[in-house]
Amino acid sequence: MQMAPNPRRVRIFLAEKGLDVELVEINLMEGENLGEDFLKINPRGTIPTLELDDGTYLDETVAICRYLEELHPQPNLLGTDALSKGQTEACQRHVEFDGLQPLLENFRNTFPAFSERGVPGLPAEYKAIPELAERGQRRYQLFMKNLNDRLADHKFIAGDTFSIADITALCTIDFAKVMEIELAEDLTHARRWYDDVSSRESASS
Ligand SMILES: N[C@@H](CCC(=O)N[C@@H](CS)C(=O)NCC(=O)O)C(=O)O
Repeated sequence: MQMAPNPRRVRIFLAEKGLDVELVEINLMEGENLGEDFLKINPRGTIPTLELDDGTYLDETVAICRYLEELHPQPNLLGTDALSKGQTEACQRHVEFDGLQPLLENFRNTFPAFSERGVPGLPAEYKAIPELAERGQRRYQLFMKNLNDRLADHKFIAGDTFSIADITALCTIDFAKVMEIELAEDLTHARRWYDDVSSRESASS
């Protein structure tokens, strides 16, 4: 399993929908995403990027998921009616902005290979800022506490059904593990939820 969280979010989304899409691996460590060939595909130099049959490219994880959901609404992962769509989007944003981003801020500003690549994609000339790493870590801990509280009375993050918010959170927590940040023992509701979503077949994507 490749752990870069954003491409994995799309792979899990695809697996949940039962969609078979050709996957092309881009080596971020070697800067393949910043090379001429990939920049022709996505000038921002970020993954995931989806290529359609007519040669159109679509980037941004959530945009790709939204496109897929429009074409393949079942099983539904973005909400079914006005309210559940709004709630799912809000939860997804909370996880992304309060959890994944701070965690990645921590990662980008501590991982030695990215000491000159503090921001994903282009331009690739931002030096790491240690204070951002420290702030990211503190924000991530707060996010996990809030997530645990929410899961005390919600089966899944956005409500009764599995959604994109759960996918983002699973990829976040698994990436934290790669960074040797373990799910704290006392976050029992988050643990119950994590064990549940991790046992889904899609989680191995
Ligand atoms: N907001 C973008 C973020 C994409 C992103 O940052 N992807 C990372 C991989 S998880 C990347 O492309 N990194 C490129 C790099 O490290 O230069 C999305 O959700 O697609």
